[in-house]
Amino acid sequence: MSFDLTRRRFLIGSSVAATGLLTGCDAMVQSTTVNDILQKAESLSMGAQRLLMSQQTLAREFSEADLSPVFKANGTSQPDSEDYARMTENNFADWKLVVNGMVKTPLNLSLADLKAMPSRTQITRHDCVEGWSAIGKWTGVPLGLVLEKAGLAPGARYAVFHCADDLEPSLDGSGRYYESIDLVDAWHPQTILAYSMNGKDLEVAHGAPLRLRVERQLGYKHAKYVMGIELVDSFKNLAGGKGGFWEDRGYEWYAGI
Ligand SMILES: Nc1nc2c(c(=O)[nH]1)N[C@H]1C(S)=C(S)[C@@H](COP(=O)(O)O)O[C@H]1N2
Ligand SMILES: [Mo]
Repeated sequence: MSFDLTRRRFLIGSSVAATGLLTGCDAMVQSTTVNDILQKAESLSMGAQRLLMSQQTLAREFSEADLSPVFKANGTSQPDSEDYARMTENNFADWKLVVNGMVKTPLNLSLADLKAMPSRTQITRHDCVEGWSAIGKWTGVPLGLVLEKAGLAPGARYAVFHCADDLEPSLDGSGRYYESIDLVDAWHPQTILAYSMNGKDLEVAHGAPLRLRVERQLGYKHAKYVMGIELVDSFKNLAGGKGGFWEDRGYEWYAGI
């Protein structure tokens, strides 16, 4: 099920209507009132989000005994750039996660910075549209904590993940892998920036040094080789404008399982 922000606004609007606040108004007054209330709701969006968040369902979690003996690597398994090669050579000591766009404070976080933040470990099933699944154990920092550190600017609606790999090499950069999720999924408790898989540092094949886990969606949403997180209000200035590498090639943006 999709909880995009449009729906969230609708939910806020309809719950206000259900309290009877809007009864008896003529259409004009009513729409002004609704706009007014929605505007106020927007400024309360963090609180509203948390409220909804507490109602969000968790993806199923498994036990150590369920771990898949083999976890396939899919898509890029080795980014083909000199910059990336240099970073792997010294174990990503110079790598920095950039958080920018519609934020109050842009961030530059090292792997050590991320590992010093509270972490979450989860054993979940990864489902790829190509028809395979695997159960893995992931540890990382909840994305919401990183976004709280940066602080969202008013109007921010999506977190975009910019990756190190060109899955479809192109001169204009449009073949670079990227993905995006809305803020409801961004604050979902199982949405983490994972630096560890099955108890070890994340391997290159699985997205080192950092990959997204967004457990209620299909595999292609789980961006590997995350270099930057950009907060935006729309996808129009990104590559094909559909919010992700595979979305630009026809896949659904909301890939709920
Ligand atoms: N940067 C990047 N992220 C990516 C991909 C990719 O090619 N590049 N492939 C996606 C797809 S389709 C899947 S199924 C998963 C695969 O993750 P895995 O290699 O750890 O199995 O990563 C997703 N994230
Ligand atoms: Mo996939």
